[in-house]
Amino acid sequence: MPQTILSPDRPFRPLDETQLVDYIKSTLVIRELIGFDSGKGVIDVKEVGDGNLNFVYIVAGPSGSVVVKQALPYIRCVGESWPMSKDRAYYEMLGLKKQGEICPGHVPEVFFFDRTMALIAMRYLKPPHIILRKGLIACIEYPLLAEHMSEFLARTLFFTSLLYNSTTDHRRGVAEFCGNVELCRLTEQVIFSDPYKVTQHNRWTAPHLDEDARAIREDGSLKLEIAGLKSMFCERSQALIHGDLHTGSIMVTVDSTQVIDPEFAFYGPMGFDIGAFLGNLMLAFFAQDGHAKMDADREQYKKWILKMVVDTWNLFQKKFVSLWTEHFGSGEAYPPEIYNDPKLLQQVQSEYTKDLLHESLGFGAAKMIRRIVGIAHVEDLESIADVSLRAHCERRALGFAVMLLKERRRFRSIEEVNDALASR
Ligand code: ADP
Ligand code: SR1
Ligand code: MG
Repeated sequence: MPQTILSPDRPFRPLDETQLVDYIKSTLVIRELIGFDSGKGVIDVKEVGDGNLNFVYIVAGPSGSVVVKQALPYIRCVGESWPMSKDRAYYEMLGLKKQGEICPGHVPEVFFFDRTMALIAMRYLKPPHIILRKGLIACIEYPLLAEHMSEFLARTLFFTSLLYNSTTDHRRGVAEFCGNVELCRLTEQVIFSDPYKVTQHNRWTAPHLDEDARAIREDGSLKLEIAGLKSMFCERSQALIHGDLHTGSIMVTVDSTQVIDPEFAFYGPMGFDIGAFLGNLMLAFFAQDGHAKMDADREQYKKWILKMVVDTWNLFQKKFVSLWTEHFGSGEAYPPEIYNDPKLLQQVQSEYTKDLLHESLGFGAAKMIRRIVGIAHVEDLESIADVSLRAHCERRALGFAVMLLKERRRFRSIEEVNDALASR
């Protein structure tokens, strides 16, 4: 556990760069991390937050740097008109800690947490680490990405599920995260409801996509599918999920992959995390034509993105099933007295992963749709300066996502999804 404090004597206050320097001067753990000895040296603070919700600072001292993240009681990209519990920082700390224990190579360590101030100090992921989404826009290949992300997904999902844990431990885990209500409600609203109705928060590239957005709001069979996924999101405590695993929550170099920002963590459906990653890769795929016109041809790079989709799922499936076989009997989901026949176990595993693929495709598609006609868009598409070209990319992505959400059960393998993408 990182050093965790409650500071009732110092009530919550939002910190700006100057106030953060004073806060650090009075906080021994952070002072030691950056080598600041009172009276000597300087503390340099820079706000770098480009996410939707919080404030993130790089804090540099005489002999080290850390990242300090503070949650304010509202959503940053909207403003004070949309209040949001600042206790999300607590769930982010808890998520980083749990996922870091299970997958230490792919999660930054938390050094310090102040619950009153909703403030986390964590490892600074130094350059050349960049946000994966930015790497995908810049056409950079990451040779270990699928290997690392499949490892992160297989380990964090398996080791927090009932396949590995006893009912007692599993329910304890569920209870630990069940207070993350406001962030779950936010997801319920912006992913599973808003894109399917008229609301002030929705936006899209207008007027180009006016008809496409209307068609989504009037598509009964699409609403039926999204209702099923929403119900699964709300009601299925399958494993501890990150809850916001898009390509902006991953920092990379060619040999390192780090998952940040699990403030939406709770016990939910595994496919929500897998789908978030795959759906965001698909968005990056559809955005490439918008960038190709600005620089070189991107056909090779599109193939690489599709390979990441295929490799991530296939490697995930292999690793997840092999963890399950290795630890068979440890969790209470499938008692060995009933499932000790290897052939039967294989059938169970194959059914489980088939359903998981379909659920992941459904959630991935839902996430693509919300990024085009909902409140929070993605830089992959937003950075395409030519509006008509952007609308063209968005329409293709939207068309694919709508098809995938409705027809996901007909795909028997990720290769078939790949073929459907490649033929678009
Ligand atoms: P939000 O919760 O607002 O989405 P993020 O956790 O996504 O915030 O962080 C916003 C940005 O801050 C990231 O895009 C990244 O550039 C930077 N950042 C966050 N955590 C770290 C870290 N541990 N090391 C380096 N940069 C980080
Ligand atoms: C107001 S919606 C903001 C979005 O940003 C976060 O990263 C989550 O994806 C959330 O849905
Ligand atoms: Mg973020």
